[in-house]
Amino acid sequence: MNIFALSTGRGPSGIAIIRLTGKDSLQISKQITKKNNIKSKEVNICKFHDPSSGTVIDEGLLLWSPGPNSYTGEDLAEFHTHGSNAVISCFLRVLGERENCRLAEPGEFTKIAFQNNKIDLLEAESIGDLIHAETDLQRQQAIKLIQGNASNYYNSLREKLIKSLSYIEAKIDFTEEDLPHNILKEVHSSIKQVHKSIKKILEDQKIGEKIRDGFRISILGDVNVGKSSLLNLLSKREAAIVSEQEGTTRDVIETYLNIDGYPVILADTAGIRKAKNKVEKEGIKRAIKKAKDADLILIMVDASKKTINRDLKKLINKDCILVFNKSDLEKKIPKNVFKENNQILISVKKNKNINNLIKTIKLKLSKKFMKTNDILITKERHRIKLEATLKEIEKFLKKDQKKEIETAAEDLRLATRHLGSIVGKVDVEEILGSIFQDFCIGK
Ligand SMILES: Nc1nc2c(ncn2[C@@H]2O[C@H](COP(=O)(O)OP(=O)(O)OP(=O)(O)O)[C@@H](O)[C@H]2O)c(=O)[nH]1
Ligand SMILES: [Mg+2]
Repeated sequence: MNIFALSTGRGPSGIAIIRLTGKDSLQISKQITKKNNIKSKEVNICKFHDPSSGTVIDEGLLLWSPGPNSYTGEDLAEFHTHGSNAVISCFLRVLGERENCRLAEPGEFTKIAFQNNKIDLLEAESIGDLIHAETDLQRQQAIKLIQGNASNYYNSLREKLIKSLSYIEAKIDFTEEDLPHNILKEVHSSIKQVHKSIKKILEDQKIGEKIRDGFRISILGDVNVGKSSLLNLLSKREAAIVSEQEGTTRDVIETYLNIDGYPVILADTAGIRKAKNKVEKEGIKRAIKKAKDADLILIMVDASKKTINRDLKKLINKDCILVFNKSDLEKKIPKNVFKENNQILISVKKNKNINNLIKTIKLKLSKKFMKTNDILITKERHRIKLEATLKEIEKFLKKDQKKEIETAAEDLRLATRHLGSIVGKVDVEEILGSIFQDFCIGK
């Protein structure tokens, strides 16, 4: 089967790229271009035809990459046409009318690349992440993973496990005399090293996942201090209702933001006060819960009120940023006991000092989370597999390797399998579907 898809976004645009991969793609390209001498490694300038009617669809370029040296590892044609909806629709219809030719499913080109060993599973996932990257931090993380840093590290750990496993299997199969006598000791210490390395990967404060999914920031504060106003200003839209009435916000309102390259999910919450109303009480409960789960809390205070409410004070820890709002009414930060905290005076109404707030948020997040350059986990799937690997290794380490050598070997076998499945060395089929379905069609 040959598959095709529009790889660029839907028009109208200057240029559209339509890809076709499969063993008949050269023959189909010849039919469409009426050229017999299609060249690889150079640009073919062509007229594209509808073979059924003989009419010209468009003029453009054809890039021809014969397999295995192509993105998919199969013969691959890339048609560069004009990007109008009419040209794209006509071209896709014509391709669909060719024999053994169908529209690709989302991510299918990358799936074929993976199946042909052009890339591993981790790299395939990162290509998906790069396509969906919205902030610079997400782009940087995805491109690092595409370049194989993480894959190499996982592969090196897996090789250590395989080597130890092969020693253990040799110990089971051969007599004592044929093997160095301290081999089990060596295996034990090598596996201990692997255990330590995986533990270290797991102690990453979930930074890779946070960069992928967004840092969670909660705005917490007394009623009427301007929490919803701040959310609206930062998200550049009227996401939350703003009013001079106290207790306006009840539900948690979240918006996704790009704060200077940092992906953030910002939550506006109900104002903290002694509420009598049942609905407001529930809102306050949710506000506190949200703040507890957050990566960073912005404690918002009305600078002109001069005091911080008692219930709120209890929720302040040294990681919070204190944001004093309404500097148009009060020019100084009121005296307070929270000396260790970052404190910023802003005015949402007058758009004053907001850049400083953004800078502080960035600094705080980077201080708390960006301690390592080597991000190895970007998805829950990786974490689950690493935890499973660790569990098997721990079982192995607890065993008496002389008396229980056969079951100890099985522990290592399972550990190797779990670790291998991160880069896609085993058990691949079950995870393939879930990974590639998030892609766009044409990639
Ligand atoms: N003077 C002044 N007023 C502001 C400023 N920011 C917000 N306000 C006003 O303060 C009032 C309350 O703003 P909101 O954003 O609704 O406050 P909130 O903290 O979300 O209030 P609740 O949802 O009730 O907890 C509105 O009338 C805003 O226009 C500011 O910087 N200066
Ligand atoms: Mg509000």
